[in-house]
Amino acid sequence: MTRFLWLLTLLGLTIGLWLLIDRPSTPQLVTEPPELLLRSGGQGTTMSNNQRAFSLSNRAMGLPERIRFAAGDEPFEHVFTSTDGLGDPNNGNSCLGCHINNGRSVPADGQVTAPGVILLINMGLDAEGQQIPHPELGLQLQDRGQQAEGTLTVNWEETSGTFPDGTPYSLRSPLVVVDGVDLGDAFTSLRVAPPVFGGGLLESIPSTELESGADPQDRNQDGISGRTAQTDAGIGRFGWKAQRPTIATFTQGAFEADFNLDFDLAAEHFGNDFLEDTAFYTSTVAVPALRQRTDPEVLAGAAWFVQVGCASCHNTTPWKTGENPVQALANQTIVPFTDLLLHDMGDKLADGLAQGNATGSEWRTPPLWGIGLTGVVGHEHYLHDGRARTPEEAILWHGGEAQVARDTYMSLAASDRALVLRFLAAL
Ligand code: HEC
Ligand code: HEC
Ligand SMILES: [Ca+2]
Ligand SMILES: [Ca+2]
Repeated sequence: MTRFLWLLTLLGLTIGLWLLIDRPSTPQLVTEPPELLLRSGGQGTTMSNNQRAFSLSNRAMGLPERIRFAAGDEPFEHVFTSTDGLGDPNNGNSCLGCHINNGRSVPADGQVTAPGVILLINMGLDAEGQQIPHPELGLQLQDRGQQAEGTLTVNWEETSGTFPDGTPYSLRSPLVVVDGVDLGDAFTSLRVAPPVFGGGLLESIPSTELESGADPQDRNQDGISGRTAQTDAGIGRFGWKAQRPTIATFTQGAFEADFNLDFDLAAEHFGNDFLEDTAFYTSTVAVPALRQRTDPEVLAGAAWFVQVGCASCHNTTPWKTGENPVQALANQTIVPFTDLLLHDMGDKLADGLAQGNATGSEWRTPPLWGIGLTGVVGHEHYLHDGRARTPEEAILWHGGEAQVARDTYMSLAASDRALVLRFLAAL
């Protein structure tokens, strides 16, 4: 009997020990932090960390360039009316009205009243890979003005889940309703405005550098198969699907599509160079510097960021910009935390709308520089349609090529997940 009790005790101890050792194992940090440059936006980086952090001129520019910057800032901030060229229908009457403090736009909740989101539309691609416009609506729903093409309503659906350690989370995804027009078989994509700074630097990364980072066939077999976006005028870098090659073409496109602008009327008001000046402005807004980059928690978070696989797309290695007529943009060492490549992000983020060679489930890796100031500058809404209310929600939406990184992040101990978020907050 005693022997039996002894055996029982031994068994109990063994099981106890086994349970102790074999608790669901969380990954351990084994990676060194990457070097974190203070001036991630090159010499012209700004130390501003307040509401104006995305609104200052590249600090390395001289006086003539700052004057031109100020000239371009004017149309960017101006509230257009029909007298200075605003068309009808449109999506808004001011660049700044969507790009709040040069940051993001507020996604709609319910019926759209304030400008902020844009609904892109197409009927698929033709044989040459060009988008086929909707017969009545073109490539974008202009939902504002007397002649609005339709009304846009965005409802949000909540879903919940738990981390492997049992921590609950909740995510929301948009349900878009367009009234007053028949969309037929059209593909649609809801987009919020991304921040407007640092663009001229991204534009100055040599195309060959971007090509050499691409791995469309995933030859190194790390599960990441980023590819360059192709446009008629070179590699695409801007927009959520990298659908445009330059900030200037995006700026022109915004005047055309968002304002439906009469360029002659606008030129009468602002002078003939207003388009070039605005493009100069949108290209030369300074990038904010990193904060607390020597804080041990930030460094540990950066190391986790690399170890988890985030840096496979959101590169932590510096780029060197090439030539640029604006000296402050040329030959700069920058860390935008993006490869500027298209990645398949899985079904949940897919919009089904192809643009250029980007498929309905591909998105450009967005730069993460300045992301920690998002709330300081305006409001927190992340991802292409603003569905994520926190950076962590953005991570949880990652799928496709980023599924492994997302799952690994989720398997971290809660305190280590907090370090990753701490790092993002310092960018
Ligand atoms: C109605 C809201 C709205 C208005 C008004 C607006 N934008 Fe945008 N902007 C957006 C959205 C949405 C995107 C992303 C579009 C996409 O990816 O398809 C964007 C993207 C951009 C980008 C590309 C940024 C990047 O890094 O990818 C630039 C530059 C830009 N806008 C400049 C302007 C300028 C200049 C004006 C004024 C002429 C303007 N925008 C007016 C909503 C707006
Ligand atoms: C396979 C490439 C890839 C990997 C790996 C990856 N991301 Fe992303 N990330 C993207 C793309 C593409 C988007 C934009 C998706 C969208 O808007 O639908 C994005 C968006 C984000 C955003 C929101 C950015 C914004 O401007 O709204 C954050 C924050 C982010 N990623 C952080 C991370 C973190 C942290 C990790 C590691 C856990 C990670 N990402 C791993 C490609 C990647
Ligand atoms: Ca239209
Ligand atoms: Ca690869």
